[in-house]
Amino acid sequence: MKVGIIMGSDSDLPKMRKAADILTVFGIDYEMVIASAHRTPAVVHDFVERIEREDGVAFVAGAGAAAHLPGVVASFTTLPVIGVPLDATALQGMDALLAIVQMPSGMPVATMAIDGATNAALFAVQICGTRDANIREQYKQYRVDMAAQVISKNEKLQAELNG
Ligand code: RP5
Repeated sequence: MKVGIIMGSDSDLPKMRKAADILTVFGIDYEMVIASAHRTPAVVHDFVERIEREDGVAFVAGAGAAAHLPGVVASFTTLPVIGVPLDATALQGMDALLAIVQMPSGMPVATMAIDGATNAALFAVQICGTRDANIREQYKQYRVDMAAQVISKNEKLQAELNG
């Protein structure tokens, strides 16, 4: 079971590394590549086909500007594609968000928030969890830990406010 992480440029890497970090936490195998829908379409095609052959379960695709990459990935596979619009231009990610979210009927891309690589990876974790009960349990625990952190932060705040 493997997740393919793809991004349009090395300038996307600092944000997209967060997706890899999450998959590492959950022990999920991934491959991460830079390949552009516009500059290297053949490389995108080959990557998508290979990941699909090698038991791929989902793709996380991040791009900024005229962000066609997630949609192009979707055109080469029937695996779920999770798109991450990136803030890379003067339009601050709105260009990428609209490009990724407005896919034509029949060709869905699950679109995350601008710069939402963490949630993209967690969505991939959830997809992996449909195949693997251990991953499901790990993700449940992740939620429990997150809730405990919020409660602890509130306790600190209340202690500060109430002396
Ligand atoms: C997109 O154009 C990339 O995904 C990147 O976010 C943006 C700018 O790319 P560079 O000009 O920095 O390579 O294709």
